[in-house]
Amino acid sequence: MSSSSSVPLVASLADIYPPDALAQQAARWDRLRARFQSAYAGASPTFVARSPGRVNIIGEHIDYSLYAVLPMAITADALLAVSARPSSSAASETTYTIRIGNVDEQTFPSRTFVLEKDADIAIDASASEWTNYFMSGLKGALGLLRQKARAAGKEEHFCPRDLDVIMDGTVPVGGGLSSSAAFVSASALAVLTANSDAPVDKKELTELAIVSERSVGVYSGGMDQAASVLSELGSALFVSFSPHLDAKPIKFPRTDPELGFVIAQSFVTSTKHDTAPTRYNLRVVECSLAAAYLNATLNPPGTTLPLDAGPLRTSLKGFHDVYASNNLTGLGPEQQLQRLIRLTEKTLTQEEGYTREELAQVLKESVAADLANLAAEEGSSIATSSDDADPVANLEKRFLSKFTVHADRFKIRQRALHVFSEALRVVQFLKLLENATPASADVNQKLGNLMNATQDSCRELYECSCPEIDDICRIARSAGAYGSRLTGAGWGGCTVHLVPIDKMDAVKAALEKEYYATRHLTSEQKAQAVVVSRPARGSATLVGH
Ligand code: NG1
Ligand code: MG
Repeated sequence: MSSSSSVPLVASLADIYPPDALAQQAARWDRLRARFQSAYAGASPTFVARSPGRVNIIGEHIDYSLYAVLPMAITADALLAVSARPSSSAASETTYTIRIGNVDEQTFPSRTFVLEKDADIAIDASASEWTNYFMSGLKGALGLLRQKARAAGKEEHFCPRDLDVIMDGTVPVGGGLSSSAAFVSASALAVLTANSDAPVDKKELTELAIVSERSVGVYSGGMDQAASVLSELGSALFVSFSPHLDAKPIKFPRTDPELGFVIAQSFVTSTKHDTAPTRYNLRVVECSLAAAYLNATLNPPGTTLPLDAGPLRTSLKGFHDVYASNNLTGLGPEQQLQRLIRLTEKTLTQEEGYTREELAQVLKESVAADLANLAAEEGSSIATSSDDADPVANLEKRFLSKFTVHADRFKIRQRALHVFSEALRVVQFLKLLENATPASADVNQKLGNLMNATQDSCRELYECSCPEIDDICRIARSAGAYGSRLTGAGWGGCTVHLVPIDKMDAVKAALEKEYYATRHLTSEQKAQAVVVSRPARGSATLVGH
């Protein structure tokens, strides 16, 4: 884990933003404060919790399979201005109150929540309600604080404080830059800061933000929250999840010509909340099914495998478990992944996908064993229910009941091939970055080629691109980008391009002429369409500004 382990407390905007962003940010922070004062009878916030969005450079849709990824934080962020009213510790006090508003009142109406001190926080994941993201951070943060109070034998004194909050977000919603993780991480940070004097541990915050975001109904991986919380100014972040969450800052080498990242919006919105059953959550399920299928076929019965302890780990065997019984553990990561690609090609032969019945046939024993284990762990009797004998019902219970997904066939071959080849590209990308001093002339193109291969794999194997994204990538490459691809979950949203500084203007002009000019965009959209991005810093709390 990188240098300091607590979320920094900073005193000035210059500690957060690069110099050329300061004037604009100062005006924005003034508006935030003014809105806070008008909402809460002239009071000032006592602190502002900030967490940024991110762009993912390489490693798409592999974080939830516990493979390492390389994102970087961006300047756009979620801010929560907060004042915590001293909690009334009177024993009769059984509730606490959260008032929350947004700088954009029209789109995000103000809410007041009066919550029971000891009750679990209920979040209706089926509702498209903006405060759900705050509530999920609140739930996670209070859960952690309560757990700590319990460990210290002080649980009965634990009473959450009343909070007044105003939020301002500049990460575009549904745009692939992770507005949700920025909001959830900033919310959890705000609640921890308001309710405890202890410094907020970065790793605890990251892990709790990962878990919290799931209460909004998305089976999210951990990349976004890690990038949002742990990034350091000027560096991308190599995030690994196995055997446990770890992150190290990675500087891009100085190459000739110098490189920059261009982020270009497609203005095709794919809101995860609405599309998860056929897109994001379905992919997560397909990966679990692919891993289970490979394990069931390749691992001899009775093999006991060491379980990874990653944040996403369940008792289910994952891709990493294929290693142990296929003599892969002694190989280096590149060879392991190459072997896994070959094993997958041989084992998962059905291009057209697999039906529930076909999967259940192969998985029936491992699923039954898994359900029995779970039942034993939870002390419940799921495994002995009446449909215990029905392999399809068991399969559904194990893989398809946690989050709703809709599919008749599961394309586990393609999804597994994407995961292994993408994990391999991350390893190769990192190796190029680490060995690139002194910069060799062709390093830039090699990095770009890996990004282009990611885009091909996302389009063909993972089916998470869309025609507009494909167009943007084509246009940018022919104007001089070394590499162009979707970033984030895909199906719309944002693209990222590796561009030599001397081609920046040409790439921007080509996108403007060949893509944006053909769409009906507002002037605000036009202004936000393309940004040159540099690695920004992760979460921080600003006090006394
Ligand atoms: P977006 O849709 O950009 O927030 C999502 C996931 C990531 C990762 C990427 C795909 C959440 C919060 N984030 O990113 O964990 O899986 O898709 O690489 O669900
Ligand atoms: Mg998101």
